[in-house]
Amino acid sequence: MEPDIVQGTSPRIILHLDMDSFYASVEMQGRPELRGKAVVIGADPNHGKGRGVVATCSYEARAFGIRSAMPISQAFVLCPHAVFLPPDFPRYVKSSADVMAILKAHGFPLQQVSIDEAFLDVSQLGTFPAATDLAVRIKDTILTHLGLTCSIGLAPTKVVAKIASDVHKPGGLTIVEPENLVSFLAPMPVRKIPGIGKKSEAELFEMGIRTIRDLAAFDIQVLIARFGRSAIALQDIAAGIDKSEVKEQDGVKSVSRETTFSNDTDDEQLIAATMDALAEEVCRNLSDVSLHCRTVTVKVRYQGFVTRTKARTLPHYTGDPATVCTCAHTLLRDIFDGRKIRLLGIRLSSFDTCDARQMTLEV
Ligand code: DCP
Ligand code: MG
Repeated sequence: MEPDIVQGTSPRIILHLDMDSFYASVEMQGRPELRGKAVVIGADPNHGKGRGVVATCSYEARAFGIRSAMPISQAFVLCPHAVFLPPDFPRYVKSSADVMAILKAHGFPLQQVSIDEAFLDVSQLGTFPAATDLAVRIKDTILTHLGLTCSIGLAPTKVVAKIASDVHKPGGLTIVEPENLVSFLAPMPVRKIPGIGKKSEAELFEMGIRTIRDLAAFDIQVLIARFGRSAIALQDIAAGIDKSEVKEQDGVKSVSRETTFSNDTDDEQLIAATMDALAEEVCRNLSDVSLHCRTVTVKVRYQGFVTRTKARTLPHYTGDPATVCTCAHTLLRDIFDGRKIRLLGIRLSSFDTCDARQMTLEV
């Protein structure tokens, strides 16, 4: 299949930027004593008995095998002398807004997709060398003004730009020109395609599909029988075809807060008090970024990792902790079945301004 890289007369040029070890880099900025150190942002390790997870860590900490979402207790075992810091959420929101302002200043369509990543459609620049100059300038500006490093991918499609930005992290700039699109993708493991997680990867492996080349060449009817109609888009992506556009203000919009109990609990008073604290905290996060929300979602993870969530959309926008608390308790009553709870969380979404980012914080 020929890659569909030409839209109209000239290829699109999409820039994807992702900040390097974002929360950790923000913490290290302005604290030279942390430079070059293993820094882990997340729950309190409590001398190896802590129960939350790692949000992120510096590249020095990654050399010890520490990764995002790993239990903090495991991180402590891997590197007990690391500097463990609790997340400072409002600070990351501010830094994120500063990064996005630098991107926006160039006047191209911008789509923020998480707290630390965004797409820019820079097709108007006309050539990859011109886009490369812009990418270098953006990296310089972010480093000079914010003291932070990022990685950038430039490609004719969003999916490939995103894959490219990850290739030479940290500090990378990876350019995939139209003629190199297929050869860039072909040898990569299928897991590199955004949306292919552990489960799909295992299913594809079972079918003998390991690389993106394997996926592009596989019998589409067999793929459809296994994965449904979504297999068509998947195989298109493997062949370098991706018409998705940079949609301005289409970022994920939620603020959340969750906590892991130090011991699994069915103590209703403790659970209710924890819910109050989480609701208050998340409302504070909301007011830090001057937002009001309409949708409240409560998450309960029981012993054994069975997770239940329930959401409710309020008739009016609110930032009022009491209103959010009441709603959260109603939802909690609906999903709490008396079993012991491991983790409790709350998420606020449906904001009245589009100036929002996805932010999750586990403490
Ligand atoms: N994050 C989190 N929990 C996760 C993953 C990420 O809290 N499981 C937060 C912390 C990260 C930020 O989101 O700093 C951005 O996520 P990335 O996946 O981009 O990770 P980093 O920016 O930390 O590292 P990288 O250099 O790999 O992009
Ligand atoms: Mg990042």
